[in-house]
Amino acid sequence: MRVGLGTGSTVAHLLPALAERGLPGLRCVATSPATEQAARELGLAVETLEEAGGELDIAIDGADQVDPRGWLVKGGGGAHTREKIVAAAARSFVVIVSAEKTVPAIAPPVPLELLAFGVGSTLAHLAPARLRDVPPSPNGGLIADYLGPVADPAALSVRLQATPGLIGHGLFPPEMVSFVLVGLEDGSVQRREGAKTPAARADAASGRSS
Ligand code: DER
Repeated sequence: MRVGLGTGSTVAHLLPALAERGLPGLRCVATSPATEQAARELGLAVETLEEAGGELDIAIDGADQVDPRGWLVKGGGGAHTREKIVAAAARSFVVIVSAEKTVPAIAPPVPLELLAFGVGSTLAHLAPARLRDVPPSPNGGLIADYLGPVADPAALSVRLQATPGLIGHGLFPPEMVSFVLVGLEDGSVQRREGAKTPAARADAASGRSS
């Protein structure tokens, strides 16, 4: 299988669990240099998305927020641009969170990645938004956060995506998510279904809406 590996503290638990299984033929695509290094140190085979043929069987990642409809916020660690590309390339995208990541409604901050060129102008269009005091991403982009209201994640997503200078944002729609596994405090796991089903993927590929 070709497996996309997310980034963050949740994925840091996933990697040794995956490596311990010693699965033959496992090919991994990492969403950050940190994940790539950790995966290689555990003996997992890591290749680029191109080397994997541009398509993955599954991708697994954490999230910062999950709302009841299945919208996610990701990018607390600034890796959301690559994470979204990998999630979109995967037939199945699985999200693992602990219970405190489940929220009644998505709230700011929403992570952003911005082109350095003209960043002041881009931030003014995205206001209220502010740069994070962190190094540029491995893509060369600047990490920032949108701090305004998020009443309608779909509408905000369209607005952010349409802003010149924006490389990527951390809102992930339910259509990108196959299911979310929520680790509860009593040790049990709740499964929440997403909207990325094989039928929905086939419809999206053929231009039909389901
Ligand atoms: O920064 C990111 O995009 C991470 O994947 C984030 O969404 C989850 O990180 P965590 O597992 O450290 O909470």
